[in-house]
Amino acid sequence: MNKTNKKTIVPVLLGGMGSAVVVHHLENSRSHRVLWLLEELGVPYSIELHRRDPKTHRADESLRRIHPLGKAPLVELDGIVLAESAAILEALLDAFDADHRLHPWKDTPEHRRFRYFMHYAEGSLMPPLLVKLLTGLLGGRNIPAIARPITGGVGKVLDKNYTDPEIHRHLTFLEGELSKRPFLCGDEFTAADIQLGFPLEGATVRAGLTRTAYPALSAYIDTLRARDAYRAAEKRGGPLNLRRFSR
Ligand SMILES: N[C@@H](CCC(=O)N[C@@H](CS)C(=O)NCC(=O)O)C(=O)O
Repeated sequence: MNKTNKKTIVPVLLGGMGSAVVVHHLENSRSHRVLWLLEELGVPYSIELHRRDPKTHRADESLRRIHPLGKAPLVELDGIVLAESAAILEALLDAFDADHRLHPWKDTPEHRRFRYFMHYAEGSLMPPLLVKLLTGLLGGRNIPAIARPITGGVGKVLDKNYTDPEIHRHLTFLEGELSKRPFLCGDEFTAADIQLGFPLEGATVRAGLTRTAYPALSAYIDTLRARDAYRAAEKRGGPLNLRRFSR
C-alpha cells in the first residue's frame, strides 16, 4: 500500500452507506464520470474543484497534493483516496449500488461485458485518441510557426498510418455492438456506459465520430447526454467540452 505525506491511497473502497464522498473534480475532465455516477445513484457528495492551466490545459498542482500523479478523478471516502476512474466507479458501486441497478450481477453474461468495457474504455480506446490529440497539436499554435509545417506533417503521417485506422477500427467495433443492443451490457444502462462516454466525447470532437459514419454510436451518445444525471453532473461540475483541448 502506497502512502503520501497526508493520505493513504488504495484502489478499493473501505467505506459504506452513509459515508461522506468528496470528489476532486478537475474542470472539463474524466471526473465528470464520477459526478454522473453519483447523480445516477442519488448519493450525496461534495466537490473540491481543481482548475486547468488556461494555456497548457494541465491540471493545477493542487491535485498532486491529493495523489502523486495529479490526475482526475480522485475521490475521498472516509479519508481514503481512490484513484483511476474505473476503479473509482466500481468502488462506488460496491458501496452504494447494493441492488445492482447500475452494475450487473457477477457470473452473468452482462457482467462479463461490464468488466470488459470498464477496462476497454481507458485501456484500449483512450490511447489512440490521446495520440490523435497530440498529433493534432503538432500543427498547432503551441509549435513555433517556422517548425509547424514539418511537425504538422509528421502528425499527419502518424495519423494516416496509425491513429486514424486504429480509431476507425474501434468505432466500427462499437458501432456493431451498439447496433445490436441499446447499452453496452444489454437492455439496461450501467456504469460501463458512463465509463465509455468520455472517450466517445473525445472521438466526436476530433476523431471522425459523425452521425453519417457511425449512426448507432451517435444515437447512443445522444441517449447518454439526455440522461438527467448526466446533465445534473454538468450543472454541478461545469460543462464537458473536449473541443477546447484541440487548440
Ligand atoms: N486512466 C486515468 C486517466 C486520468 C487522467 O489522465 N485524467 C486527466 C483528466 S481527463 C488529467 O487529470 N489530466 C490533467 C493532467 O494530466 O495534467 C483515469 O481514468 O482516471
